[in-house]
Amino acid sequence: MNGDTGNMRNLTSLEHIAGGVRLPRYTPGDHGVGIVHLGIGAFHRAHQAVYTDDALAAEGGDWRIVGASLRSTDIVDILDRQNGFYTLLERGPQGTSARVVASIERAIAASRDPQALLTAMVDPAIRIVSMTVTEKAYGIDRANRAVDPAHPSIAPDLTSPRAPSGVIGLIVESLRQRRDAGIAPYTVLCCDNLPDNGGLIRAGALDLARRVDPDLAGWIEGEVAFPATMVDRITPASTDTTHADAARLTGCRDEAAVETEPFTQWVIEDEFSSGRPAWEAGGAIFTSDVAPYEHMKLRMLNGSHSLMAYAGFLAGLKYVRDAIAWPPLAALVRRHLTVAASTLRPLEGVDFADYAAALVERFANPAIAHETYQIAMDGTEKLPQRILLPALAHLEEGGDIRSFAWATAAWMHYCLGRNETGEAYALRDPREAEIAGAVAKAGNHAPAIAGALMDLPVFVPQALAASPVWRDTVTEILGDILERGMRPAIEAEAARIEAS
Ligand code: CS2
Repeated sequence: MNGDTGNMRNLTSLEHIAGGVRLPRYTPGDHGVGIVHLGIGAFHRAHQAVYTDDALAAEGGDWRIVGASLRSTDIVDILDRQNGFYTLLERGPQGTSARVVASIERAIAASRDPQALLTAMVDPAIRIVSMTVTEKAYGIDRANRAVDPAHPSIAPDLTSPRAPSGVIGLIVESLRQRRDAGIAPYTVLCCDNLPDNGGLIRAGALDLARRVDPDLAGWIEGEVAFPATMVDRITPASTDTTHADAARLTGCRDEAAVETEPFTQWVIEDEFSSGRPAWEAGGAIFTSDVAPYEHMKLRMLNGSHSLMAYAGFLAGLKYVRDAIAWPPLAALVRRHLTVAASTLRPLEGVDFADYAAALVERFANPAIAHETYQIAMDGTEKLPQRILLPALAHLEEGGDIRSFAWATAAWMHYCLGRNETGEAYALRDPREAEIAGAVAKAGNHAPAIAGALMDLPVFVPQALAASPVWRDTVTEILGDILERGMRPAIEAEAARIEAS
């Protein structure tokens, strides 16, 4: 915390907040809880919790949120100290605005008190269990749509299903207790950037249930809704600057403050078994088919993000705004957006060229400091849906896969764990050890590195890995990046795009 906030009061109530800050337009204490949310990181606080705040103001209802953190205890202690209140900073080119959000009623640290979380999930008042726990937390094998029995968040729950600690185990056990007590199930709402997120979590929950209690699997199959969602709001990790700006604008010290961009989008499959808040009040779109939105967002926004993350990080560009401000890398991003859009089926009411132009503007937001290194995290969990599956779709249509190969080769360079000035960095990938082992054997030889990473089990879709065009293109680009260095390689690629 900055020293100048030392004498300030903490943000514990809605009084004493400086003028000009938007306050909740409802009385928080008048509303009971209806949602348990797993994963109360910055993204949840900048996205779903804000839509819920809008819904409470518009239509009321008992829809406040019990927030749970599965691992960290810090955010839970901070939110509880602040009665769940926190500041949302929206940063745009025109300046920063502040709003206090009150939709979180209380928070639970599952690592400290696992029983409290289970009790909340079984509470009949809870009608939705939503989650943002990141791609790697589920332990579902996406190819087989089954749980991975060896995954650290699945293995313990298979052995002790009554005392779960993983997301899928918690869902299955709390649903079992609800069924046994005659309590209607809640709706499971996954808000992570996974393809067909609702269907995938449903498949994982059914598979785990089958292994521990086959009757329960039948009940879940028949009774529980798992709507799919597409979530979007660029939200960098909070920093000291976030906290200092929140304090300056609100006049209160707030360690749970988050900062985000003005843009926000939430597309939700309208399939809720026990009601839902009026999230449309915050602009949520309800539809019967989320997939086209999800493909657009994962392939265009997240795919370009990953390209900028690996290429930008190794080119010494700290933030996404720096990456998009450098014309050669911007040229690669623009090409990527066009190629990614060409893999999509048409979406009524959306012009992909307009969407791409809006993305470039969002990436360039000068007020958002989104680190390329933050986005580079967990590549093996992100690349399949962002880069590899659209690459395969494009290849099958006879398209040019070079842009996808470029992003993949940039990731491969990143996997070497050392930047071009020789400095080592942590990969921050759940398969970090496996990656390090694979590249260690490959030495500095592009074909060997590309081969080893391409052949990591359950990563590159088989039909793509088997394509000589794909393998050769990735290998050639990686060789070029290693030989020239990232910046000159990006410049050469931009010149090639220009010439084509
Ligand atoms: C980013 C996303 O960190 C990442 O991998 O690509 O978190 C991205 O900022 C969000 O999906 C935007 O909605």
